[in-house]
Amino acid sequence: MTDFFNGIDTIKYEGPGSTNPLAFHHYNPDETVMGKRLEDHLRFAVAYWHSFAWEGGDPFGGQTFLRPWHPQDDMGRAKIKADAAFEMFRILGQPFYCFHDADVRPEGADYRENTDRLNEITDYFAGKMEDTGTRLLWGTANMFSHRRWMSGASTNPDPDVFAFAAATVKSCMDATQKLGGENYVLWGGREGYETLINTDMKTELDHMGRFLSMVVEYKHKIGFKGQILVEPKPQEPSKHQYDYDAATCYGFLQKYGLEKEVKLNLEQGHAILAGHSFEHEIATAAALGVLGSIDMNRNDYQSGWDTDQFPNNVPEVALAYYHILKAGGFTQGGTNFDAKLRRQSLDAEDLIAAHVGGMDVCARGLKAAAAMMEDGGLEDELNERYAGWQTAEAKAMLESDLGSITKRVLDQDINPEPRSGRQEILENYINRFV
Ligand code: XUL
Ligand code: CO
Repeated sequence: MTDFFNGIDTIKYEGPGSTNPLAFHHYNPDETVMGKRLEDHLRFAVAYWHSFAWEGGDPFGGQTFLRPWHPQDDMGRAKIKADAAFEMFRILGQPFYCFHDADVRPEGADYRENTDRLNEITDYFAGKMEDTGTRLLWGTANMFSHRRWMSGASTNPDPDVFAFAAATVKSCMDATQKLGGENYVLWGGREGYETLINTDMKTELDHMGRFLSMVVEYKHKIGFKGQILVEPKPQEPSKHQYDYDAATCYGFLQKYGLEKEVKLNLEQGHAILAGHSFEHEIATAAALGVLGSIDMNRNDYQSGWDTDQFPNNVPEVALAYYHILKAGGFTQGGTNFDAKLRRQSLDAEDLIAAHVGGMDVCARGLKAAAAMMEDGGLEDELNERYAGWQTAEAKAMLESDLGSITKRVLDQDINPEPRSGRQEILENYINRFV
């Protein structure tokens, strides 16, 4: 037990009229939306790294948070951290959490000690998961913080680093499977480069492709039922990240024959850094058949770096969930809050309030998206806009060739007249729901 959250009660749904800052105003887990409980639509997860491992540092200053589990270099304190984490999961009642190996155990002297510590702490988690009912959405390996990863993990010029990375992912997949994880995530970390002057890009890409194939082979070998997910991000920490965005990742998966085995974990902030909207990334992944899960957060639109703020923009979140619902909703994926407090938000109460607010914003967004789906206005407009393609003549054209099409244009004197795209009318329509 821990007294870190002392006095903070379990968060309850009190409805939009409540003024209690530590209550849900929009997230009622049992509310039925499109025939499914809200909790089962959203599948919220807390990210261990931001909420419990990050100490409040930024490029100009170190730790601002003082937690009972600091310094994070001791297994005893790793358990105090776990006690606090699972106490927060009980208070919030969200169904899932996610972690990296380095979030949950102190760094050991070598691979063997890292793995022993990971196994010990994840055994400790297993008991706590049983007590609280919290499940694991995904596990992952941190292959970017320690100095050994400075030039990449699977893309490192040093084969010993590739070996250490392979062994590390194996131990993290084993731990994820032991805890019943529903997905395993690989974010590129430092799989990218600073300058081409010292980088053999083709070799690095081939190594990354082979590494991911080994992950898939190992998944099948151990009978892991979760999805393998890759998380796109265009920049930071490397100047050029290989997993730039959803489309780039898909091209990479296809080149290495992995597009049927691996899906994507898309993050709002990463979409913004790539010059896209979040719904663009979701719709791209859905169109390519690789939509897996999301990291929900909010990127500052001016900063140019990854600010990982909690979401607070309902119209934006609504469009993201609209495309998720359109793609059939989450199966094994979910909504992971890859979001952190601002470094001045020191209190345990800040941590709870951040998640309560984020869950409420997502609930409002999802309910707005579901209302738009049920109303069908956007879908009707799409059907109308593309209606010409329903004719036999238009369909036949796709089986035809340039010469035959040209003949038809001449014979029938085809001379198209442009039609309005009705964007403002549709924006006004969306405004009725958000
Ligand atoms: C980094 C990021 C990671 C991944 C997991 O920007 O999003 O936290 O989600 O490694
Ligand atoms: Co992320």
